[in-house]
Amino acid sequence: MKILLATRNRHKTREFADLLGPQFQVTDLSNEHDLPEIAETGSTFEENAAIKALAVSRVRPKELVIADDSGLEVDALGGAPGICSARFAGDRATDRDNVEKLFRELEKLHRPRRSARFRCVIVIAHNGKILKAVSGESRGLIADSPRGENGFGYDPAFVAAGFTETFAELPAEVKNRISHRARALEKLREFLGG
Ligand code: ITT
Repeated sequence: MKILLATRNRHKTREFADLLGPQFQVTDLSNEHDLPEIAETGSTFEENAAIKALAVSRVRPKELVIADDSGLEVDALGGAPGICSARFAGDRATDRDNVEKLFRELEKLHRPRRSARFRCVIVIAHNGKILKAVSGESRGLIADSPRGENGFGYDPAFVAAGFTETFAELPAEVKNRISHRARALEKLREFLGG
């Protein structure tokens, strides 16, 4: 089965390809140069995932389109960076910039609570219509300092409940068993028939 991922984040594409397995042929927007930039104007992960899925499905109506909107919610920061995770340190922020800003913000607080969660909402669309929306989360703590080289985004900052390693220290197979994305996709499995 073919899936078009409404993302330009190649790390997400890698994880979807691994999670879905070889019976799915996964492509993303990295070679779609004629598609306009999609403005993520929603105020929730759900809204932004729907915006991305519908924008791509309208111009590729025959394809099965999947969009992922995700991010990290840190309790001591009132749920930030949340839906602003990709742009936390500014519009052109790198993953490293965002992680550094996260630790700077926590350092400003006196003994901050370190509880946090990754959230992921996945929306699947076809012919300009939403077929299903699912969500998943992974709870844990923000590490004392960034650790590890694997993964992407805030992975060096996040230690899942029951682990001592950050997501960036775990092998991809382990992250893919317990991640917010894996849990959301698990709920989509029946629909995808895989
Ligand atoms: P697309 O919108 O093109 O899919 P994006 O990277 O902008 O790509 P989002 O708007 O959903 O995606 O922002 C998600 C951000 O949250 C992402 O940039 C990461 O920094 C972070 N994030 C999401 N999932 C993550 C994960 O599994 N590990 C680490 N960070 C993650």
